[in-house]
Amino acid sequence: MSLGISGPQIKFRQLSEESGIVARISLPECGACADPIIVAMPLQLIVCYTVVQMGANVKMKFIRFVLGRIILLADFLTRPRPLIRSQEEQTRVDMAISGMALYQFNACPFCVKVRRYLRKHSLSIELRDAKNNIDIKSELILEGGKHKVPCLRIESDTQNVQWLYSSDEICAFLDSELDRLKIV
Ligand SMILES: N[C@@H](CCC(=O)N[C@@H](CS)C(=O)NCC(=O)O)C(=O)O
Repeated sequence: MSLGISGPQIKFRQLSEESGIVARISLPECGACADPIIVAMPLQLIVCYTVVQMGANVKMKFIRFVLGRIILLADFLTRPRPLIRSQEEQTRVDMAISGMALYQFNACPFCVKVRRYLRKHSLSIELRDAKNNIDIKSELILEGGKHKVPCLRIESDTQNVQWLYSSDEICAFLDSELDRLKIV
C-alpha cells in the first residue's frame, strides 16, 4: 500500500512473518538515491504520522487558496488600463499574436503578472487553464515538456511550435515582438 501524500513517500509492506509491517520511506532529501530506506516502525506510529501529514496537507491547501484569492483581489483592484491603439495598429498586433496561447493557472502570481502585461499592452492572447482542464494540462506536459506555468505556446505555422516557459521570458519575448512591429 502506498500513500500519495507530500513529504516522504511511504510504502507499507510485510517483509516477513517475524518483522511485521514495515514502512519503506523515500525521503525527499534522498530523491536522487535509488535505494529506499527501509525502516521498521510500529503500525500505530505509521498511522499517527499519516494523520499529521494529511492535516498539514489540508492546511497548506487552505493557505494556498486564501493567498490565491488575495492575489486575485489585489490584481482586480490595481489592474492596469489597456492601451488604446489605432484600429490599423491593433489589427497588426492581433495578427502577430494570433498563433499564441497562454497556459496558466488562475491564481498563480507569475500568471497574474503575465496577464497584467497582456492587459496593459492590449494583447488578446487565448488563456488556457492548465490546472482544471485535464486535456490542456496533458497537452502542456506532453508537448511543452513540463507542468509549469505560465507557458506561452507560439505557433508560427503548424510545423513550427515553440513553448516558452517563465513569466520574465514571456514578457521579454512579447516586448521584442511589439518592438519588431514598431508598436508600443
Ligand atoms: N520562475 C517561474 C516560476 C513559475 C512557477 O513556479 N509556477 C508554478 C505555479 S505558481 C508552477 O507551475 N508549479 C507547478 C505545479 O504547480 O504543478 C516564472 O516566473 O514563471
